[in-house]
Amino acid sequence: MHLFNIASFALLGLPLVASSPLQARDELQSLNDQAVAALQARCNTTGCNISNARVRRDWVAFSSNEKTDYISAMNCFMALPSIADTSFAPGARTRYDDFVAGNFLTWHRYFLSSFEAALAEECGYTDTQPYWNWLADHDSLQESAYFDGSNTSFGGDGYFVQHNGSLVSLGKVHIPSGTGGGCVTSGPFTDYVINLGPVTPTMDGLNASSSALAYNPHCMIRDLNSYVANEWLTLEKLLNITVGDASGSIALFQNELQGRFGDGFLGLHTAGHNTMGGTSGDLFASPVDPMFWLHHGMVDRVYWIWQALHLDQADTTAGTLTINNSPASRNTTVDDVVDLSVNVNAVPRPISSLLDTLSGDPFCYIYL
Ligand SMILES: *[C@@H]1O[C@H](CO)[C@@H](O)[C@H](O)[C@H]1NC(C)=O
Ligand SMILES: *[C@@H]1O[C@H](CO)[C@@H](O)[C@H](O)[C@H]1NC(C)=O
Ligand SMILES: *[C@@H]1O[C@H](CO)[C@@H](O)[C@H](O)[C@H]1NC(C)=O
Ligand SMILES: *[C@@H]1O[C@H](CO)[C@@H](O)[C@H](O)[C@H]1NC(C)=O
Ligand SMILES: *[C@@H]1O[C@H](CO)[C@@H](O)[C@H](O)[C@H]1NC(C)=O
Ligand SMILES: *[C@@H]1O[C@H](CO)[C@@H](O)[C@H](O)[C@H]1NC(C)=O
Ligand SMILES: *[C@@H]1O[C@H](CO)[C@@H](O)[C@H](O)[C@H]1NC(C)=O
Ligand SMILES: [Cu+2]
Repeated sequence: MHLFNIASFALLGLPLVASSPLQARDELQSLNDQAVAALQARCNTTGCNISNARVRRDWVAFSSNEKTDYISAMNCFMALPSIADTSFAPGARTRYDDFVAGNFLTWHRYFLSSFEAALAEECGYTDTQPYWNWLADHDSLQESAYFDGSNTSFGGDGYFVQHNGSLVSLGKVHIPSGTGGGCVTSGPFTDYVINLGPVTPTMDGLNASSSALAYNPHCMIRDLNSYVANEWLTLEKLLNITVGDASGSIALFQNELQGRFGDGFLGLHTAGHNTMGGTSGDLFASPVDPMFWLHHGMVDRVYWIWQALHLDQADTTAGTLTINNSPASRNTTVDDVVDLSVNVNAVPRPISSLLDTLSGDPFCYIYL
């Protein structure tokens, strides 16, 4: 049995880990505009610059044809045999575990770009990686362009399964059940069989697989959750990390974005996973849901905005080499190497080369 490529991505050392909606979107767009303006001054007539950089956009801004191109490439990629299955030794995981915490931001930046490149190289996708706007559709997730179940969405909600919600943030936060809980039954990924995981499921009723690498075919589960979106995916929290109290250093920004788990504070990153719930609520196995890439597109967009608005700190890092610094480890440095391993056509690179999306090597992109 071949593992799907997307499942190989999935287990590649994942981290363990009051305004109107329209106004919220405008304020976020204004931050994005400020980020672009801050980067205007940087010119390079022979290489990457803000005028020739590739532009990543909201899924909502894609035309139907563009959406179909992305979804077709995703389906193509899911059908490719894994290039990693023979070397998928259980022990290999720990090698990555050392990286994902401290390098959360640059690790995911590189992971996402490698995925974008793989869709291009292996499935002929020519456009850029879309993102999910967290501030949109809180009370109508099921009707949104991302989750409306049409063939240009990432599938609808799961069918309804009675359950008692999810325990997240080290068990400190209880999230009431959403509107789904079962398999996704509409949209382009209904026949999609997930071979690996669950690894660390948070939803009541979901059981972890016997081991992270065991063959355990199951469907993709969603439990769309407006409560989490309204409570945690807010403009207030987004402003806090980009221009507010938590924007003053990379350490504050990163913690507040990821979540202060000991404080029972989800953070926008964790909240996004739990707004989708089910398979996506399982941080280790979440890349098997195609929305993972749009969610992390938004994580990277917010990081890019923070960097552009804090250019004097854009090349700093925070955190240690281990999740929640457990076991205790040294601080990350920009010389530490991000290694995405054999699964991805990506060479190991120092963090220092992954900080600037306009360096030209390897990145040349912005967000709009
Ligand atoms: C960006 O690069 C293009 C060539 O690709 C060049 O024509 C343009 O002047 C450059 N702009 C800036 C602001 O450096
Ligand atoms: C301009 O781009 C070229 C090609 O990517 C690169 O070698 C050079 O370092 C860049 N210059 C600046 C000032 O960033
Ligand atoms: C999606 O549905 C529309 C209308 O039914 C159809 O024209 C289009 O070809 C479908 N796209 C895909 C990718 O199936
Ligand atoms: C939910 O919790 C209630 C009370 O603790 C319990 O009676 C019920 O069986 C639980 N339901 C599920 C699906 O676990
Ligand atoms: C999880 O395990 C419990 C206890 O063995 C079982 O009753 C339940 O059906 C399992 N849930 C799923 C989704 O397989
Ligand atoms: C903003 O971030 C700071 C620093 O982490 C935190 O103490 C505060 O509670 C946050 N404010 C909001 C509204 O989330
Ligand atoms: C590690 O980082 C923390 C927080 O940024 C800082 O307080 C501490 O001094 C650093 N430790 C070392 C050994 O540099
Ligand atoms: Cu994530």
